[in-house]
Parts: sequence; structure tokens; C-alpha cells
Amino acid sequence: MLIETGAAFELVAVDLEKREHKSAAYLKLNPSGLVPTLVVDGEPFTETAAILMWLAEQHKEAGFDVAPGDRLRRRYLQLMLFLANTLQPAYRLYFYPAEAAGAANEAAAKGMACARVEAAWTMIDAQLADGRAFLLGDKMTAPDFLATMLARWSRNMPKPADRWPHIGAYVARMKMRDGLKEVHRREGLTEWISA
Ligand SMILES: N[C@@H](CCC(=O)N[C@@H](CS)C(=O)NCC(=O)O)C(=O)O
Repeated sequence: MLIETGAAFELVAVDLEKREHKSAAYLKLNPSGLVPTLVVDGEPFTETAAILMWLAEQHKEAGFDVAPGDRLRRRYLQLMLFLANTLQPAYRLYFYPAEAAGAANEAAAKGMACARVEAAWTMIDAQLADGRAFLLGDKMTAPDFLATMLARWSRNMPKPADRWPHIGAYVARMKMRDGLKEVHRREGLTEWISA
């Protein structure tokens, strides 16, 4: 979103393997110890969905916002909350099953999480079934950024999101965008984008 809106920003890499997100300095910015954090005018701002909606609002000219009064507003809010509240936490459970279920129940929790992730993608695939280019129609909006990130997260799961027919076409379209290519380049990510 930052790249696509042309906003001026500085990227500071946080190395999760080195657990930099749990360092005292990072925890001061984001007490949850999670990425991302956007520092705006010296103040930390967290929660991916909130950051996306705020950036879309700040850069209306980019066209990613769906403002109050717009006929798509309800769908926009519904979708953002569905992605952030239902799909994203199911991934958390999949990647960190012991966190919620304890080490002894890891396998069962992971299986449940996988089913939840897949059920969510089935719902999203149905929304795309009418041939729309983006989640809310012909225009790319904030939820498309979140959905694309979450689709990428499934790349090594038993059924990656792009195996659903309509999501497959959607993801292929998103992968052609310069912004997505650029974020991979800047963050040194090679997996998924070229697949
Ligand atoms: N609710 C947060 C969740 C962020 C989140 O789950 N971040 C992951 C991205 S990999 C993370 O920081 N994981 C590292 C960890 O949990 O140690 C948001 O939407 O920003």
C-alpha cells in the first residue's frame, strides 16, 4: 500500500529469525511484539487492517479507499473485518498451534486451523466467481492488499489459496502489479511471486 500510494516512507527490516521483534526497542513501539508497525509522525501505529484502511484514506487519490456513504462501504468493512478477524487468526493458529492449544495438542489444532483457512478461501472464491477483477468489483481497494498477503501465507500449506479457481486468476493478476513485485524486491523475497 505504501509503495502503490507513492507515500514517502522508510523501510526498517525486522529480522524475525533473530527475534528482533521481541527486543526491548521494538516492544516499545509494538508491545505485542508483532510486525508490522508503521511509525507516523513519531507515533507507532499497529494492526495491519487498520494501517491499510488509514493509508487508503490518507491517499484517496490512489483510489483504494471506500469512504462512508459509498454504496460499497458495508461490503468493504465486512471484508476487512472478515480477513482480519477470521482468516488471519486462523493462520496464526496454523503457524503457532502450540500458542493456543498447548504442545500436546499441536497436530489437532493445526488441522482445525487448516480447515478454517480453507473454509475462508472457499467463501472468498465464491465472491470472485462473477468474474470481478478485485474483491469489491472492478476497482482495487484496501482489502485486496490484505487478501494478497494472506494468500501468500498459504503458499506452503496443503491447499494454497491460488488452487481455488477464481482466487488463482485473482492472485495471478495481483502478481503482475509493479507494487507487489517491488515489495518482494525490497524485502528480498523470492518465493511465490515468480511461481
Ligand atoms: N494482528 C496483527 C497480527 C500481526 C502478525 O501476526 N504478525 C506476524 C507476521 S509474520 C508476526 O509478527 N509473527 C511473529 C511472531 O508472532 O513471533 C496485525 O494484523 O498486524
